[in-house]
Amino acid sequence: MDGENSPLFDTERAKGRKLHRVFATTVLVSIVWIWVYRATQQPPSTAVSGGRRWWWRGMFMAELWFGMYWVFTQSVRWNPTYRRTFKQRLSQRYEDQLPRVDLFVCTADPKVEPPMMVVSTVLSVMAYDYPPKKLAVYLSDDGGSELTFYALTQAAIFSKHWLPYCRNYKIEPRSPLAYFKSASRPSNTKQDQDYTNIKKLFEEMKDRTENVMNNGRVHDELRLEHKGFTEWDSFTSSKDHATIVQVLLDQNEDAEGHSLPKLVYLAREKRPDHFHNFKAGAMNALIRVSSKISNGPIILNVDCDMYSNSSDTVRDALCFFMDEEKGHEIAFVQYPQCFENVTKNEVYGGSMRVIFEVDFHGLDGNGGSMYIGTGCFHRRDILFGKSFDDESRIDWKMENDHKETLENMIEELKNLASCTYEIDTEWGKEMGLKYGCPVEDILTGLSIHCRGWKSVYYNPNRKAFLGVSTTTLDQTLVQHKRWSEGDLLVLISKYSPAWFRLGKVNPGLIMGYLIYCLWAPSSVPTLYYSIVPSVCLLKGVPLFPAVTSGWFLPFAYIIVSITAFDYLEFLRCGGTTKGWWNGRRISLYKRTSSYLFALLDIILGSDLSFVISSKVMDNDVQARYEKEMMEFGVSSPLTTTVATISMLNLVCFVGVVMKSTLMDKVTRGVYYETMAVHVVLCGALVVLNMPLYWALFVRKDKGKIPDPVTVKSVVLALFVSTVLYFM
Ligand SMILES: *[C@@H]1O[C@H](CO)[C@@H](O)[C@H](O)[C@H]1NC(C)=O
Ligand SMILES: CC(=O)N[C@H]1CO[C@H](CO)[C@@H](O)[C@@H]1O
Repeated sequence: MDGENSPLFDTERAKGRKLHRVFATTVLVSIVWIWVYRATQQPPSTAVSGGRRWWWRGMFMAELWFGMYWVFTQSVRWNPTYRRTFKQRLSQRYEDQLPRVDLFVCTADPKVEPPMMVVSTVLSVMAYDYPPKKLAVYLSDDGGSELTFYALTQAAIFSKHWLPYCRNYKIEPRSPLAYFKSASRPSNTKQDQDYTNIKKLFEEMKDRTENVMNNGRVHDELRLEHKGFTEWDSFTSSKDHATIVQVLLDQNEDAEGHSLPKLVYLAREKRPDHFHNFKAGAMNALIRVSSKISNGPIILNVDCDMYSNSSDTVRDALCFFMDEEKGHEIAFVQYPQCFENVTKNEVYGGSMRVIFEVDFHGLDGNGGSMYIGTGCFHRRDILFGKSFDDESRIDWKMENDHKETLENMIEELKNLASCTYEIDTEWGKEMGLKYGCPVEDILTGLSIHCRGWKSVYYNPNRKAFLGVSTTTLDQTLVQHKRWSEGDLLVLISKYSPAWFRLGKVNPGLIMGYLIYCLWAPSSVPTLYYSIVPSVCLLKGVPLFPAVTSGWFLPFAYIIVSITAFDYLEFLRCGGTTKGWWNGRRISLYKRTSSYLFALLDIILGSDLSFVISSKVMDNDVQARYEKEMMEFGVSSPLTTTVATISMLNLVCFVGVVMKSTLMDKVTRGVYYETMAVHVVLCGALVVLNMPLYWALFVRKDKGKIPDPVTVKSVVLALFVSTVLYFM
């Protein structure tokens, strides 16, 4: 098996696909059955008159939508694949010819992304198990902050001790922040001594950096330590400054005389009259600058909060690119985005378990994972806009013939990262990452798929990258608003999966993209389904068949089977029962607020708003997060919408319970028999919303729903339900 030609990676299809297909067929039959019911049955007599007919049609539309959407979600469950790599073979065949790899870390603001976290991520990727001469690490600082630069100079010094320590003791993870948080003292005495020393160095670096952070500036005597600080002499603000490029490590050696990777700091030029295109702009500047310095044919990009949790990652990725048979088709290798600070029952659905354990494996089976902007290895030439029909194989031995010293290149490098460089070029359009979309990553990945390339999703057991997830409801909703808005923009972009290259890209992959692109519009049917049936329950207008009717069957089957499937799938992905329940809640909130506002933003043409989610929390918030209490805290339109809808359901539910106590036994029996599905729906919503009612009326801490939101939502809910009731 280990011959010359044995592959460097292996692809397995999931087991039990046939069984799943049978199940999916039964669900599909029920969905069609429901459509037939809506299309052929008259609305019940009490509901016939006037505008009420529309309620029935609305239900039909919503069910058409849900049914179609469900079909799309099956595309990723049809053909999931799992990948395995053979690093041993890679090393046997190519150890001396391994390609150079450029590692990009992006940060944007030292306030929300603390420099200590940033440089720990930088150190973790510097310490990959890979020939250091062939690694170059770039930090793009869109905040242009001297604080971040200071931290990086300190990290450069620390790396001279840290890399030997990692190498000698093969420690994991190699982010010092994560390592010292989790590691127990080594038992071996030699290592113990080294551990003590390195820990001391780390603590000193941390103290120096935190001092500088607390002062808010780098003091004059510290500025003398590195000539790079003179760059800040002409610095006005983070939005108005010249390019800063500093090569911190070039051909340096560590404390034991081994080579160190290159380390480069870049803050591209920013001017108020030039739009900077957020992270896509930063990435494109990095691509150009790095092409002059190291020009590695493989590029990794990670967000500054995602440290490497496995030093094998580069070699794993190369197993895909360098595979003799299939490697030349692969444009990028995406790793899942995993989070270390998600609590056990993930109140905000933070782990996105099902997406990364199910959806992405399914996308991979259909031609390739999406590119999600972090934890992804790209082939450089493909980012430059190459199509698969062009010469797709690359020569891994190709060497960089830049013999100029970096010092002489600084002016040229600065020009590459200037505001005006991209004017009248294809950058942001056909070259590099695409501009004009809040999810530039998805759009870029899609355009690569449209050019005929495949991609790979690699999800090893020991996670390759660990990041920080959102920790309040508002952050979560805002983040999803941005994603869903961006995804919808992708749908209406030139590269839309709905029309571009139709017939050329695998239809399964197109459906996979649609799952995400249709997030925003799914808000409308969800909203409809979570309001109208509840109000009709109160009115006694049945929109669903009675329990005694044959039409009741498909509804019952769908409710039971989809819920059970969803639950079991979640458990299979490693979740808990409570985590699943929390996930249902947060998904309802996202759909009825984030997605809705994203949709409105696009229809009304409001601006792309880009909010970096904060990575720092105050202690109170942190404590509540660890207790898994939902954090409402801020009043925003998003929270108000969520609270209003849940109040409306409470009003309807309580209303109907009161109404039914006034009925005699027989009437009550008939009422519940005809309204059974309504009761289940509304009841489920009420139970799901329990923590929210608690936050509205009972909680006293700062994370409760703020009073103005409580008042607004109660008034709104009463108003809306009254209006609908008398319609
Ligand atoms: C991260 O790496 C450590 C050390 O190798 C490992 O024990 C841990 O399971 C990894 N974390 C995840 C989430 O895979
Ligand atoms: C950076 C951060 O917020 N980390 C926190 C993640 O959550 C755990 C608890 O689950 C905290 O201990 C970390 O401090």
